[in-house]
Amino acid sequence: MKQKIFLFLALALLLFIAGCTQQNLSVEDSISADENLIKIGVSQIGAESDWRVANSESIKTVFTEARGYHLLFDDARQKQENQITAIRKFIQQQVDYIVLMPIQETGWDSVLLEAKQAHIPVILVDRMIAVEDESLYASHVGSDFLWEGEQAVEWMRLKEKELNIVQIQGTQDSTAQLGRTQALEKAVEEENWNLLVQLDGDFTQAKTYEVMGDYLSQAERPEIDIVYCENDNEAFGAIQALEEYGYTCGKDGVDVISFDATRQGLKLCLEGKISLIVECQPLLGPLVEEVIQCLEAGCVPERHYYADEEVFMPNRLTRGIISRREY
Ligand code: GZL
Repeated sequence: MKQKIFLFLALALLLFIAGCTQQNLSVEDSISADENLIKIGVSQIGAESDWRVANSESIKTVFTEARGYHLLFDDARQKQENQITAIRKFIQQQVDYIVLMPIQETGWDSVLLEAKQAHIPVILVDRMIAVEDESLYASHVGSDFLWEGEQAVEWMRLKEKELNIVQIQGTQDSTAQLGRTQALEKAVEEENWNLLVQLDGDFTQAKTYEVMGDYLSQAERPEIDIVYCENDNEAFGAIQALEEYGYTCGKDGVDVISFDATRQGLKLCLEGKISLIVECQPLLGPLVEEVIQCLEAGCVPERHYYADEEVFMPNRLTRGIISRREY
């Protein structure tokens, strides 16, 4: 009997040691797996627009564990202070790279100096920042927003008339707002157009519907020729308000101009309600990966990587083109 108890205890001990070893292996494996993965902290602005949602999706699709990355993704819910908090957390977590979609151009010097002192390269995506020390970021991947605005005003010049314009601006101090506004204001000056009002739509449909409705509710108001919306979601809100006040949107009424070229925006363009959309490319994940792989290989990336973008008008669109779009 004693022999059987001894054998049972010996077997139990062996199983226990095997189990611990397996558990240690699995822990060691996960640590070694983490060590082999490139840790990336991403500070995203939020989800204010269809464009932003597509931009986030592009990042999450590229930076997966299967592709060699450990992604820490933070949604700042449209607040710079939340982005700054996220960056400090990434530094504590000793990520290998920080990817920042800056909500506005100013206010980054201090926190990016902390990242630099922690030897963590920062890659800017989408918008730019205004900093004294340009070494605070390794590279920028995004769009040339002044170019985008220039495409829109070139189309407006073709109308060859003194235009009355309502402008719906994007998030104040964001590079997208600054560039698209600069192009319009320059053309207004050169062409002697009338910029009736500049409203803040904050890149959202709801805010634009509200501010456009307030403007249209004013008793006395000049005729409107153009509503210059700084993204598609603003165009959706502006069209909703304009139609509620009896306006026709399109070539026989008010020309609505927009930026982004999301699938929904292009559908309204095909219908003729949006007269012109300048594309703004959100699918920037692959370009960001190109920068990170360049840094991993010890090379120096370009300072700026600009996405290829095009201009859409109703007569250049078909349902097929829209259905093949990725966002
Ligand atoms: C542009 C991006 C803008 C989009 C908006 O690159 O910053 O922010 O045009 C988004 O849709 O909200």
